[in-house]
Amino acid sequence: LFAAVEMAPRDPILGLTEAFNADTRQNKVNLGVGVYYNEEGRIPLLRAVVEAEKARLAAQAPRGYLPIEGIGAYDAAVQRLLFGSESALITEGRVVTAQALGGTGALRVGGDLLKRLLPDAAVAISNPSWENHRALFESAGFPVQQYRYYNAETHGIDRSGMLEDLRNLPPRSIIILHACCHNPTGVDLNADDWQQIIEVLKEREHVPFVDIAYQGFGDGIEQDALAARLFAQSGMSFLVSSSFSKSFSLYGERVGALSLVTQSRDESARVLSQLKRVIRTNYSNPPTHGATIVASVLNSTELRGLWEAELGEMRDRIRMMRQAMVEQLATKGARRDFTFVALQRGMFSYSGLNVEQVERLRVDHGVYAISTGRICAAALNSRNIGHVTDAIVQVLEQ
Ligand code: PLP
Ligand code: TYF
Repeated sequence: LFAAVEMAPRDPILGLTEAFNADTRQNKVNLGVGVYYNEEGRIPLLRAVVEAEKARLAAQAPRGYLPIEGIGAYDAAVQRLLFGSESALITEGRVVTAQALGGTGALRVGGDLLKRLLPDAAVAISNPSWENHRALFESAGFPVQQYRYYNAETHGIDRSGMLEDLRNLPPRSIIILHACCHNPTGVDLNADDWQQIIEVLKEREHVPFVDIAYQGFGDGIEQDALAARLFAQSGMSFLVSSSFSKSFSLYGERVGALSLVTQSRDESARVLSQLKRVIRTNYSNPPTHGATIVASVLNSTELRGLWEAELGEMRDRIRMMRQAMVEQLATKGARRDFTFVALQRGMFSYSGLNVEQVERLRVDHGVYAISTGRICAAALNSRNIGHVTDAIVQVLEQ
């Protein structure tokens, strides 16, 4: 049975962490994986989470099976976070939400549902995109194409290329869009871009699938929901995958959600029944802990305030690190202008370093980045940033 099984390639991002862990150098820095580390270089446990966990432990709640679509209070809180507490979509019963195993689980369940609804559709992801987008939708049985997105020369968006590619895709294609804090580039669309994209998507009857994994890391919780809100106004049917891995620093608890926006309450009921079928045959029903914690925080005025403050601290610290990186690289005489790094949003930065330079960073300096030049600015702190900027200056001189 297993004799002829070949080695599968490693996940390029998670594989890098394995190599980092095996590195014995004291001053090594992992700028590879997209995880937020605090100033002490540790993954924080948020105070809001600790408080909610204490209350949960004290309640000694039984651990029965959850409904297939997860915790109702959690699903409702996710909808308010995406569409606003006053959203007409919600009161009209046009949003169906199911708790999912992280943002990844939401994308996969969404992909499986879409395969039943649109078996012959193509999926389009941004060029570049999170590696797993392609893999997930190919696994769900779709051909995956790319639409132009990033312009390496301007460190900005290829606006006309993007719109042209979206226009040229076969009608009713599934378009994966990063709501904010684009992974891997850190370059986001503005309100005007979104409106133009929505026009093209409507015209071509494409199906938007909005991936929001970094809500609160860009400009703020409400501001980062802009894309979801604009799609809500558009009158289209669409999907949203939410992840709370980063915004609650609950990576290992696998807390996410899939939301589907329909045209009516009646449509919602039918769509939910099909979504439940997909979930049932995947993992039956979701786990209790993470979503209970997130729901308690979002549904308590006090804990929500605490969470917003802590998320704000993470956002501000990343901005400070971006700024410090730009300043240090300039002061140290880097042979390149890095001011664009401070303009990017969220955890990631497309540094513009090439494969060889990334290799030199790792081999000569113990600084780990993705071969595409992506670095995680959220892994910088005041102790390691000097070493990182020294290393970048040096590899640029080789
Ligand atoms: N979508 C994007 C764009 C991501 O960067 C990530 C990162 O992990 C995810 C989805 C998946 O999140 P999760 O860890 O919650 O599965
Ligand atoms: O892009 C990242 O680094 C994060 C973490 O298969 C991640 O999104 C990376 C790869 C992967 C799952 C999560």
